[in-house]
Amino acid sequence: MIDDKKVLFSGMQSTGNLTLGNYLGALKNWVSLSDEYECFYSVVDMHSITVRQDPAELRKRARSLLTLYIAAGLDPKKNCIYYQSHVSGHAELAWILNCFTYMGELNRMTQFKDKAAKHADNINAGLFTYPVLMAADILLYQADVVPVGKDQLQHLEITRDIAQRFNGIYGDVFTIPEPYVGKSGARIMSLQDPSKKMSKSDENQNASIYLMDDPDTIIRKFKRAVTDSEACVRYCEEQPGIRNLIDIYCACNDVKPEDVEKEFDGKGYGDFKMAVGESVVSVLKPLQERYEQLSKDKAYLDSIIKENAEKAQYYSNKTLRKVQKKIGFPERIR
Ligand code: ATP
Ligand code: LTN
Repeated sequence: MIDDKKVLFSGMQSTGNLTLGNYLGALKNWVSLSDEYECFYSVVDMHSITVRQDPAELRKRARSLLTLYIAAGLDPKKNCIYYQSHVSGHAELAWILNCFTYMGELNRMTQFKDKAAKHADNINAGLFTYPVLMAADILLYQADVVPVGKDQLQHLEITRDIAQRFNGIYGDVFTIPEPYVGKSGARIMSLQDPSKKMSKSDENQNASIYLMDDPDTIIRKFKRAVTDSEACVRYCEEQPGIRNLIDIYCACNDVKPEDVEKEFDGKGYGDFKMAVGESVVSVLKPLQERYEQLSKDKAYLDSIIKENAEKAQYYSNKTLRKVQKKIGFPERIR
């Protein structure tokens, strides 16, 4: 608890350009939760280097992601928006938690298996212990709730296991976090292969809608989206492509699949695809405008970055000192 409010933590990696999946599955929920909780939203640049990055590009993307958090509607005076690499406690706690995590547990992580297969030439130890750094992020702020897309639930489970194990040995040190998965948009699929999630690292540009795509590009990508041959707008397992488009439409317009089926009853795929595209354009337009505006204001962004890093450092140090004391590290002499 901070000032009688429960704590929320979440983060995104600064790899690639954000997609509609990132927005509907994560960012949009973050904004809706930000009044109720004391929130920490990190740009997890330390996680990003588990895959090789170009330094200039990484720096640019991290700043762009931080700007997007604000453009999406998170008020940086109320929410702590900061770079993970600016707060030393993440790496320090991650090391400690590494010593409370089993190889067998990490071996079961599906994200590790996927990424290892994708980057077979660079299966580094950081990629393997990625979930431990994520556990450190969350536990460092004693987070009660962690909004994520469904793909991250396994990482939340291991975080809870590590925290419970630690608490079992040393007493109630960590708050046990609960995942929060939004009702719609939890898993947006690729527009070119609806069996795969929409991902910012997809090589096929037509598979993902990027938050910065212009209206024509968005409409074109939806027109080309892979669907099936049933030719009716129905929400079912057998029509994964259409189901995904319905999910997107629902998340953009705050409606339910039944409503969409009714609205498009008797209409073809063409009309429906166009309507989905237009809904996405109208959701993204204001976000893009705010982003452009904010990007020009260097002094403002710099002041946010500095203030919030100090705030995050303050709260994370409280937990870190407690943990260090519990495990028996020598006291600091002041
Ligand atoms: P990468 O392709 O680099 O692995 P990603 O697009 O999967 O990236 P992450 O940085 O791993 O994105 O995820 C950021 C947040 O967005 C997480 O909370 C994740 O659950 C959510 N998210 C990512 N992709 C989707 C998706 N397709 N649908 C819903 N939520 C998603
Ligand atoms: N692993 C997450 C990003 C992430 C995160 C976190 C999410 C890193 N640390 C802490 C929530 C809480 C991902 O790939 N989306």
